[in-house]
Amino acid sequence: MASFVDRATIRLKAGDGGNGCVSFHREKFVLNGGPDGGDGGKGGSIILVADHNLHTLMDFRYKTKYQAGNGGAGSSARCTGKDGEDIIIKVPAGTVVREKESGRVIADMFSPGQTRVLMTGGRGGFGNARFATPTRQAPNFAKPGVKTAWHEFILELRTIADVGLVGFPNAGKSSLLARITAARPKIADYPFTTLTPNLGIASHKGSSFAVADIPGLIENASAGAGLGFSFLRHVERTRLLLHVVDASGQEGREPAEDLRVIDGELSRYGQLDRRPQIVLANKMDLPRSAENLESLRQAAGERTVIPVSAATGEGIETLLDTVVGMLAQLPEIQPLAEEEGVLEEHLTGWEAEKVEDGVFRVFGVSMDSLLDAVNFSDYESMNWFHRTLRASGVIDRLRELGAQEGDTVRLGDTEFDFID
Ligand SMILES: Nc1nc2c(ncn2[C@@H]2O[C@H](COP(=O)(O)OP(=O)(O)OP(=O)(O)O)[C@@H](O)[C@H]2O)c(=O)[nH]1
Ligand SMILES: [Mg+2]
Repeated sequence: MASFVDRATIRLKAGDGGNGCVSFHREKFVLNGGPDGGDGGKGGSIILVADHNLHTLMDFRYKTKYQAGNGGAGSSARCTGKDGEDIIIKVPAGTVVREKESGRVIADMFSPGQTRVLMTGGRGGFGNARFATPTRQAPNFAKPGVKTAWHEFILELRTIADVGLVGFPNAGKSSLLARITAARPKIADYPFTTLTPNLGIASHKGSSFAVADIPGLIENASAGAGLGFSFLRHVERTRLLLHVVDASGQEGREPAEDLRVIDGELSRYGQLDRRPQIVLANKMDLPRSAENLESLRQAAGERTVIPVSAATGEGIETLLDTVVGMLAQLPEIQPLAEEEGVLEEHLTGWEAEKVEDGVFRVFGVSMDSLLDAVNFSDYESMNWFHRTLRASGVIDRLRELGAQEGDTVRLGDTEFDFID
């Protein structure tokens, strides 16, 4: 049980592209063979898969760095280098992936079986065979492969279920889960028996729905009391909450007051109090429950109150009918919106400086890979290059440093005119 982990930070790197090769064909009796250097292989990608057998992010506590294989270098006789090996990382369904630096949602691994290429490997560089033209028969150069950078991501498990059970410790949440599903959670007569979320599937009259049971909440859970309220993350992606109250009022408790306290904690956790909700007056088999029912109904306001007993099964049929009926009316949960193209044209790790009057320099890892990726003899490619520089703030930064139309900008070995 101690092995539940629902947040992790990992570092990932796609494979570098292999370098292109400079080589000339050699054969007996053939004097000057043509260029035959092959292209570099593509770097391996990082691929995520949502696996329905996984329920925690435990694995990432032990292994936090993953690196896909680099592409091999090209070789003579136009041989392309070997592609780097992909890395496939399995995560539980419901894992949300955010880029650490920006906090942006890169992927929501919402449904079991879903795959997602998180980072693409670098392109291999062209070998010199590619650069032969009628006027340049012996190109003595090739292109390096695109080099990739390390990126940090935050993984966060946000369980997806139709129904979530919430309430005070000892109210009987786990007992109800055991009653309506095949799950066998720990149940005991002391608070905080449940320490990590439990999931089960309930089937009723041809419908089935997933139920999540979480640790109990207490007053000021939002301020960290008890186990705190971070477990509410695991009922955040549900369509309906079952608010379980111990109606018997054991140990001097007041059921209506219990209901109000949990309502307060739910509202403090990003408006979970607005989620459709059924109030379950549990433990109706106990003597004082019946007399507490009226005040509980009043405190529940417009919510439906269903008297039940996880112990005897009383009211469970009505509960299941009501849940199935309500779920049929409620919209499906939607995955989070993913922000597109974040890793493709979002250059970080560059700097710009003024070298002397009228001369500026831009450098850094991302500039190196940008230069490797652009083909300067291609109009489209040049356009993309300019767009990327602009989108990444390079042009603005140069202007800030005082660059004027026609000044020189150095990027790697190449010089450009500054065009605003
Ligand atoms: N008499 C009676 N006892 C019940 C009923 N439901 C649960 N209990 C008992 O209440 C105690 C607490 O039940 P749990 O299901 O562990 O309660 P929980 O809400 O999951 O508690 P936490 O996991 O601590 O939040 C256990 O001793 C159960 O046997 C019921 O309907 N009637
Ligand atoms: Mg429990």
